[in-house]
Amino acid sequence: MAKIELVRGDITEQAVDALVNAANSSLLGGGGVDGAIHRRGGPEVVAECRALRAGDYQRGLPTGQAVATTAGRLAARWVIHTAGPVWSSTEDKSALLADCHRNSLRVAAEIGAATVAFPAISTGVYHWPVESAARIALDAVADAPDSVSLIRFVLFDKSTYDIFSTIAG
Ligand code: AR6
Repeated sequence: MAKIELVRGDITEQAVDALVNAANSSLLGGGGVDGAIHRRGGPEVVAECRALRAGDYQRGLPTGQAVATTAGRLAARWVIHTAGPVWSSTEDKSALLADCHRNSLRVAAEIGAATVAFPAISTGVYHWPVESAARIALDAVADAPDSVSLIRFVLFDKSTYDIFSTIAG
């Protein structure tokens, strides 16, 4: 069973096998975690993302799915890009947010990443309420593939860290 850790910090500084990127369907970068990963990972990351767009992902990465690239100049070996759902108060997209976590861990197992860091997917630009996102994320990673030994949530700000800690118990 994977160990679940919560830390406060910057995901780009984590020395784990794979970092999960809170990306978007374009795979071509953006702000928040995505911007930081592309900035610090360097041009190798976006080059592989462009290759994915030219190949199997010509219509982009569907929400809830995940795909791996190199981590370029980051300490991690891989970046697993996942496209979170945009929060909606009228439509329940919880299953898609859970899919992001499950599919990221499935990809981690496929590529041989045993240690994986997640940000609080969808809680920034995509406005998902943190308490709900924390419940969904922690629940979704509870049945990780056996080959994944460590799952570290890297929470950027104190309030997000505190809410994840409360939900984790
Ligand atoms: N390390 C860890 N967490 C971070 C970092 C960091 N370096 N930077 C921000 N956060 P967001 P989303 C936190 O907006 O809501 C992008 O433009 C942030 O405080 O990165 O899934 C993409 O291209 C928040 O708690 O991701 C997409 O278009 C959490 O990470 C869109 O934003 C997620 O915030 C995705 O939006």
